[in-house]
Amino acid sequence: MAFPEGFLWGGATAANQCEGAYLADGKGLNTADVMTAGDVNTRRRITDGVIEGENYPSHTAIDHYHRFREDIALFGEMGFKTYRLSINWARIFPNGDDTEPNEAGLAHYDEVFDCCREHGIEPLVTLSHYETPLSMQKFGSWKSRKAVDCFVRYAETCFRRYKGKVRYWLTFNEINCMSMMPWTAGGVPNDADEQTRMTAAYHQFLASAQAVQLAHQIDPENKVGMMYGGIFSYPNTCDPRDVQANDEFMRTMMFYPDVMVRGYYPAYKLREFERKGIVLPQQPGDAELLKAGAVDFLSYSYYFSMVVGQKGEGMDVSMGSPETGYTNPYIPQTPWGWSIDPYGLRHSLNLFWERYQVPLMIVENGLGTFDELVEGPNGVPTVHDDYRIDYLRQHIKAMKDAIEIDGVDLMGYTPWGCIDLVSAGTGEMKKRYGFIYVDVDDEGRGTFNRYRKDSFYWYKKVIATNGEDLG
Ligand code: BGP
Repeated sequence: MAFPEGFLWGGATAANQCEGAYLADGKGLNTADVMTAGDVNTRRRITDGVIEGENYPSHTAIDHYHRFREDIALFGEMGFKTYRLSINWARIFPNGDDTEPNEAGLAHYDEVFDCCREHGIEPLVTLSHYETPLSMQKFGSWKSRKAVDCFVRYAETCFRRYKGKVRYWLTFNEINCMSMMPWTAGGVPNDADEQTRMTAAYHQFLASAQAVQLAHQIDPENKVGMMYGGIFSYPNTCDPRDVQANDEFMRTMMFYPDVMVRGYYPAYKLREFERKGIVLPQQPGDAELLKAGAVDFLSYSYYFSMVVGQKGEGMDVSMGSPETGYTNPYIPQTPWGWSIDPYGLRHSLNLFWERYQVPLMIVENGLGTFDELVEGPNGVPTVHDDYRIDYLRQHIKAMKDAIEIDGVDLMGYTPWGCIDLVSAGTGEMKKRYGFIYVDVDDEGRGTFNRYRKDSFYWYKKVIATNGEDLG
């Protein structure tokens, strides 16, 4: 059997993309709550506060906040071993820097985690998934070291409150997004210069390291991972100039896991900072902290692979898909321009395993595309999503090869948007990933009813056979 006993099959969501109820029970605004809807041709805008008449998808999303029992029951029906979800920071500390947490927010997640356990599901919790309390703008959010204290207080509150209920934690979702989409990654303006981004990333590293230490102190059972946003690229050709350009590009991303897994900045990054005159706001004790706060495992998202070469255009993700000036002619793309490359998943697993030798977990993967709701057996609506099954089958096969043939240590797999939710990149609902269809459109209209897609039954079988039957 390729997949080890106890392999964590499941699915993943993020609070700002599924909960809705954006002001319920004392929640404060967060950075996602001021992002308008866009589409594949229209960038999401960040407004100055909430403006009436604008469409903010996070405000209602799929109303998971009120329907989590139904949703988690469906996950249980599929046989999930784990459910990756995020705590909405602004539900716990509405302003980020409050001295006391919001009890109603804490109580909500008690119910969510209890519900998971009732269904035999182990929660895997992201502390900050693409949202930061908006009120932290008053001190510059992650540009300021104050954000470290705010996050650490929040993390400690969660570790203490949910001790015994949650054992698997991730600190920041796709932390390397600070280099590409700093607003999304941490409430830093998207036009911030590199010094500012690197300062903010440094603060997040410190915050994560403190959180790792606290998690271990509070409950030695806790395992804390980092979460890397799956950017992996091939050189455009074997021309050494293309290879060098690709190496340089990958280093702009790989230093994030380098710091979080090894506990120190790699030499290539320090040299680059020197050349560019970038100075990290280091204080005595920071280096020791980073070292002592190295993560227990490395998790990441994997959707696509990219191509980079000597044109050196860098990467633009502002339209919700990565643009490097190159495309890979050997592989297909989704309607949103995301390449489909199952081998790239095996390649990335080997890259990380060889580099770090820590357990790995794929915490996002999947096909975001259009679905058509049709009448199914007994008149119950369904979606015939064989294209999604095909995508997932190929990617699970790639993980299987990485385990069986290459000997990679893989802990689990939580495909993205296990229930349809709002797209982070475009703010659309019609870019769907789920095993469960949610009847809501891009304007937030619909019945909010949930329907099982064909992939629901397929994934249930995959889990039941521990990945043996992918047919
Ligand atoms: C990752 C994010 C998720 C998720 C996913 C799919 O980068 O961590 O939050 O949304 O990408 O992207 P999108 O929603 O743009 O299709």
